[in-house]
Amino acid sequence: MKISKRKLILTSLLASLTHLQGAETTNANIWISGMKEKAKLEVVQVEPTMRGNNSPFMKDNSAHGLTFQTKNGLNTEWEEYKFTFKSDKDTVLQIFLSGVGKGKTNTPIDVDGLSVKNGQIKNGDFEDTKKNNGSLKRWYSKQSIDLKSDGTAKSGEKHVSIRPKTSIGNAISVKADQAVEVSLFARASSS
Ligand SMILES: [Ca+2]
Repeated sequence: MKISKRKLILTSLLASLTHLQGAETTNANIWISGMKEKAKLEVVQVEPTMRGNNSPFMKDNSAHGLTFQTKNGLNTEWEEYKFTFKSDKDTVLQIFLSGVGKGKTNTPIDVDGLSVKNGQIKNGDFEDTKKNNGSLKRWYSKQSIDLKSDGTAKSGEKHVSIRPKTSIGNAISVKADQAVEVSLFARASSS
């Protein structure tokens, strides 16, 4: 009786450890840059499932960049993530999406339905490929962009899959001192 109880505790402890590790494997990273026009950016609000701050890697220019990251690892089901920021001037900012893996993970992240309130992004739903040889309009990357239409999109018919160590970029137009809300759906890719 004693042994089985101990075993049970050990098993559940191991299970929760494994769960924690699993949960921390892949997160979504969103970098917003106002470097081009030296816009000063500020975090207004982040949901508890995310963290957000001025981008430390930009060092002396960190006032011109914001990094938002999901905290608890992406699920294989779509989940919505939201954050709010502001710029000190009317401008066009760059937004970059990527995945961050911890440990040995090599999971791509899927993103869909990116929308912006109090600002503007074009083709945030990853649907528009017209007159662009089947490639996504507005989005750019140093690598080719994996556009999927496998029937599992969160909205519309298409979503993107972002491989580890790659990122995709677009532009967001914003107005000075307006709280801009960005929301997107993300999941850990299962393919
Ligand atoms: Ca879509």
